[in-house]
Amino acid sequence: MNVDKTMKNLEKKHPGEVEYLQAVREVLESIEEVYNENPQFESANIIERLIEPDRVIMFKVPWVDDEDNVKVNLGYRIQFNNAIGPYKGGLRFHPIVNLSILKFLGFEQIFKNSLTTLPMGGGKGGSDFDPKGKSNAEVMRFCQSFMLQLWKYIGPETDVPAGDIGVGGREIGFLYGMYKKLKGDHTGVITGKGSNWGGSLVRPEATGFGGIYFAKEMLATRNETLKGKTISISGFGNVAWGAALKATELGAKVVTISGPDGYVYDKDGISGKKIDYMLDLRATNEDIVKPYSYAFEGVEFHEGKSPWEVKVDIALPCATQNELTGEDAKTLIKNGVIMVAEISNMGCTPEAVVEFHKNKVLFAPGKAVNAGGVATSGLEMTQNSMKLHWSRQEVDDRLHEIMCNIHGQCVKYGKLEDGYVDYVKGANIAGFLKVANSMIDMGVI
Ligand code: 2IT
Repeated sequence: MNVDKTMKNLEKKHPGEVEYLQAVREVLESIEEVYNENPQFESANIIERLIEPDRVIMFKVPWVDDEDNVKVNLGYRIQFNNAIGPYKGGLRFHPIVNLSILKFLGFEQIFKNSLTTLPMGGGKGGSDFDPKGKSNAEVMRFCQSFMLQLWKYIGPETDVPAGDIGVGGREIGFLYGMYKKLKGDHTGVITGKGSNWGGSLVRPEATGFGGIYFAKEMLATRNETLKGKTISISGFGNVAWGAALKATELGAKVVTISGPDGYVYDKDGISGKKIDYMLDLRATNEDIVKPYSYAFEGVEFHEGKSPWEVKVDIALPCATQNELTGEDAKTLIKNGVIMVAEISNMGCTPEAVVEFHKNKVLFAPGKAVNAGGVATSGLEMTQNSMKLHWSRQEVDDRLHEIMCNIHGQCVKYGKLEDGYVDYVKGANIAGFLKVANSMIDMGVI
């Protein structure tokens, strides 16, 4: 395999799909050496078969708003690869959602799901629908119309969607309700369900919790712990909330959260009732963090700025893709950051990752760090198949074990000669080998 040649061909087929091309290039660069050392991959043409999705389902979603206007959004499901299990991955509802973003997320999901050790393939979906400012009834009508199209293509052994940005417990409820009505089955076809109707305990906070378990393992490679460390977090949704809660529990101090309107700096740390307040912020559906600065004393709000300008020991991107740039990385490094872990998907630009590697900052990519979310979705599927509901402790213990295992895989495949762990390389190689070998086992299909 020649990365530049492969990328040139892919760019020709999919011009302008920037995020997708970025995600593919990163994986190809990481695996190039292993791939070329094992001729069975090239003779099965694994790369060309892996970088294109199995199929892309696209549909229109008409719905009626509260003023009786008929609206139309686009809906998508990318079924990327099901070599090791049913397609699995979230649905993102956000106005900037497009094919490129969902293909990048679906592609990343293949390797992430492979790392979890659970039998799940890669998929992703969503819509350019913006839940911000919509009434409950509007969100319900949209979700019902979305599922009216999607239900034919999904199933507990086929494709199992879940939440992502803009899709939380409320949306999952509306989507699942419609699926159940159309199909007549009460199966585990979606994860992130309410715990009264088949959902797993710990799923809402699992991405953030898992991210912190992973971060703890990274620090341990340098005989460090979270105790006493200052942390900047971006975002303020489920992921940021779970991360802030667990990091605080383990003795760290979280000093920022952010939204599209800017970031808040809380020098006293975001803990206790302030973490509960994050849930209230989310519940307003307004997508802003400024109100936090009125609610608590001594808090600064920095309009239109990103939290990466604050001097901290650890930075945890928890919002969206490419939100931490090369310049942000330089600022963090100048301020003495020791670790950056993406709890979001592809939170850092390639330029930022180069800076962290060059300066030997501990850095790990989303597909390893945030795998706790989908791993706990996998545990929800297990419970649904067994018709059981595990205790919080049981789920949390399994999540913890899975995150330690993923960390171990990254170290195994990513440790460089000088002892520095390249977690990007480690995660990509470990995730790739399992999927590629499974594809070879099953022949050309
Ligand atoms: O990016 C992700 O891994 C998710 N949004 C969670 C996917 C899932 O199926 O739980």
